[in-house]
Amino acid sequence: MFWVLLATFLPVTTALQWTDSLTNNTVMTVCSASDIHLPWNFTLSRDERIEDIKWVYRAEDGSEELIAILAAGHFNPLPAFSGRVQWTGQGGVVVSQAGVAESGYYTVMVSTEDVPNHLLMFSKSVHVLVNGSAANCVDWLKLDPRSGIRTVCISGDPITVYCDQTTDIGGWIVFQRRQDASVDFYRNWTEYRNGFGDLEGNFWLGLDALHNLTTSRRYQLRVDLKMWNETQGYATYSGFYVEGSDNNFTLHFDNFTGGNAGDSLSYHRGQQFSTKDRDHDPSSRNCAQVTHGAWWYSNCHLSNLNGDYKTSSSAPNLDGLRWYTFGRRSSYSMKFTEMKIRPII
Ligand SMILES: [Ca+2]
Repeated sequence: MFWVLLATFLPVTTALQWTDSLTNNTVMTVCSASDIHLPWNFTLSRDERIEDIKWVYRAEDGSEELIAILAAGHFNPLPAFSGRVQWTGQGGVVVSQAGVAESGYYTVMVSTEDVPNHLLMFSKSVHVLVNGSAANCVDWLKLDPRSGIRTVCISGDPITVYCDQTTDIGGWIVFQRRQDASVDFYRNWTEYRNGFGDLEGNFWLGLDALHNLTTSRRYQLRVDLKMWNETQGYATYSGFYVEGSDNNFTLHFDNFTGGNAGDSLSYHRGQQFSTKDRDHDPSSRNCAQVTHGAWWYSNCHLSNLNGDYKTSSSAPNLDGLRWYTFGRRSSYSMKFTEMKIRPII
């Protein structure tokens, strides 16, 4: 840990400034066999020059090894990562084909000289988690039982999701949440395809991600609802998946499998997804525009959970967060909604 001591004893000057977005608190998750991109960048002060740059890897068990060094302008990857470390300029490196055992802390240490024989040392670390097996929130439940934001890997591609690890023993990937009016859900096709919002708050994960997840294996769907008097309800469906963009994310599931909120989705089974700018519903109207939402509309809906968030239960134009079989009346708008999926074991 000599570099820490050095940095402690040297005076702080207007010297190297980091310009990348990584911080010592950054936790980066990558899928195994993909690349770890560490784009460390900096600017130097006018009189400063680089003495050398070292890159160090510290495993989760605390063991450390030097993985590369830049000295006299030459980049030298060391045998530890068998030639898989490439320099991308300044402090940046890419570790290709990351293995599960390469989770740990990656540190860059830049040594500079401003006046002769006066060395300054700057370092930054990132915690990298190489995900080899978690393809859903049931896999994550075995690794970390807490709810929160996680990355799952589908065919080597990471998808950042929110795992609900408490509802009905957990294991749920949440793909929609409404809890207040702070995020506008009256959005266009591209936004519903890519997703929007904040995974800790109100969000829609995205139809492409939902398609990739639900066609990677068999999933069940759960819809959680809360009324304004705090009454909670839910509905579950087996064999849930959505088709790809070529078929406008057509909704499929096998059956309604229970829940006190009742079945307000079977009416929509087999329908394509529609947004205000892409009317795929069989109605002569544009249901997304008429009811201010985005859904697998038929003519038009018994459920409309992407409608307008109301500040009370009342939505006489059917443009609220409607789930007809739980709302007691057609115009009832929910206080809270979540839609989530879990693999069928
Ligand atoms: Ca229509």
